[in-house]
Amino acid sequence: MAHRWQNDLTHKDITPEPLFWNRRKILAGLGGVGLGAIGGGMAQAEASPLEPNTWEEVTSYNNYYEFGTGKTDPSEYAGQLTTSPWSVEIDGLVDRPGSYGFEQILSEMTLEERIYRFRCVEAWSMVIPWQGFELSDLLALAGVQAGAKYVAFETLLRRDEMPGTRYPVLDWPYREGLRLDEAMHPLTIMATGIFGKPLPNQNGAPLRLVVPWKYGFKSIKSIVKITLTDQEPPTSWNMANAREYGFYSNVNPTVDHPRWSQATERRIGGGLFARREPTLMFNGYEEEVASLYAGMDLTKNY
Ligand SMILES: Nc1nc2c(c(=O)[nH]1)N[C@H]1C(S)=C(S)[C@@H](COP(=O)(O)O)O[C@H]1N2
Ligand SMILES: [Mo]
Repeated sequence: MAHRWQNDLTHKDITPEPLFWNRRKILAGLGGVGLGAIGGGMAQAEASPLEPNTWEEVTSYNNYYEFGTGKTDPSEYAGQLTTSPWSVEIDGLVDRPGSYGFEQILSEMTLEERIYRFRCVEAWSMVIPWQGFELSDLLALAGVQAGAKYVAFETLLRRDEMPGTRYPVLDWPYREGLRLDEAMHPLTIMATGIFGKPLPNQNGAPLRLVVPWKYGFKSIKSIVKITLTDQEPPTSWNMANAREYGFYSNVNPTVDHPRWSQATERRIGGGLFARREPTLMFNGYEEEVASLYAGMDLTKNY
């Protein structure tokens, strides 16, 4: 077994990490220095720590339309999905195209834990402790060629295990895409676990994308195919409704969805009287990713 996660981690063991900070940065930037020793810029971050949601919240309120469109459908029906053996086909503009087994991938990657804010386009949010590796490390395994400009992703389509695919809600298989620079950004991870445990099926087992500065639907689950291409790839939600769902789908409180405001969000699990919170530009990761979109009109490239 190549798994490097700790299976005995519980919610209590997970230290809430300040906004904008992930473990790699803490390790790289701080060495042995305690968090209390950091001045200035940390003060504001410390005031708004990313306190994770509970296991129960993260695994029972989901979107995974292959199992139905209701929030509890995935936890109810995704258990029947066979996730082992699993392999990912990597093709297109790569030096080493082919089928990469999940265990083989894990054995080549260094798993890290990162706690990220996760914001759905429907204006709810959660904070989730993920385990995974950087997508760029996986792409390096396959060897990205110079002409590649985009990365396309596809979810498994196995109709007999996915009751929701009987309905034409989306054009199956579920498809997503990123521009290559977005895919190579260190915040973009392939997640293989939550809370120190392997991903539950409803969260996209055995491996799914997490792009923390984008709306949740970009974070495609149960990936079986990755294609490097020079064309912007078609994506499921954009095909379903291009006016409502653009290719970029960056979290942006100043650009409303045609049918609702994107300015605030409701934190799942916040309780009956929880206030809606203001949504942050790029979901709070503006400092890290704004430069990717320099000069772009984000009202047009939504
Ligand atoms: N294959 C697939 N991936 C998917 C979806 C889906 O329906 N099918 N839903 C997306 C949406 S809309 C959201 S908000 C997130 C939800 O992830 P979570 O259930 O782990 O919180 O998964 C995304 N990835
Ligand atoms: Mo979503």
